[in-house]
Amino acid sequence: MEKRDLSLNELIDQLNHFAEQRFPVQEVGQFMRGHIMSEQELAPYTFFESDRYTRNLIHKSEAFELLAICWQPGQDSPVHGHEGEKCWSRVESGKLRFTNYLAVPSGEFFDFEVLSVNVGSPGHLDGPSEIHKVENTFDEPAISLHLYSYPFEACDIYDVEKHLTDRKTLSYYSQHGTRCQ
Ligand code: 2CO
Ligand code: FE2
Repeated sequence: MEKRDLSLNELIDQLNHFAEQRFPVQEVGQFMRGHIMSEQELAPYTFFESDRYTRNLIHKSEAFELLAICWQPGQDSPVHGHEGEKCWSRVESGKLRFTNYLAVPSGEFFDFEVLSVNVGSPGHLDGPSEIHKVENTFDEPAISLHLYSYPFEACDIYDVEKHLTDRKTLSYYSQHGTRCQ
């Protein structure tokens, strides 16, 4: 598929349009696969840290949230849920590994079945995902663009081996290009 460059304003306009239709999965997937962000557009939201992946807010409304996430080699997310919202992740640079899970009730706990494991290069779109883990298992930094069909500030995290659930509060490393204090 020929991918065309899209400015951030054009992207947000289109996402506002999808928000009115509550993010139809097929159309959003097709759209997200059909364009790329230039390095220049992403530059204000690109911050790397040595000890954690960084969450950089690009746009937030009542309907959705758009983030750039920067991953150094070896950085990863815990296995986590998305509060029932729709979540798409697209690789912008580098490579990332996406593992999607299904939580299967088992007594008072859950078992976690691996639904899919995908390695994504620039342009790869994962989602909509519910329970997943994202990892930079590679030797170069990676950046991904994340679309959450409702903003969310906390999520469940899972220890799949020990069947434990915990709650994690999420914070931004930067908002609209400015580093948070
Ligand atoms: N959901 C995680 C976060 O916002 C990143 S994994 O991809 O959705 O921190
Ligand atoms: Fe996630």
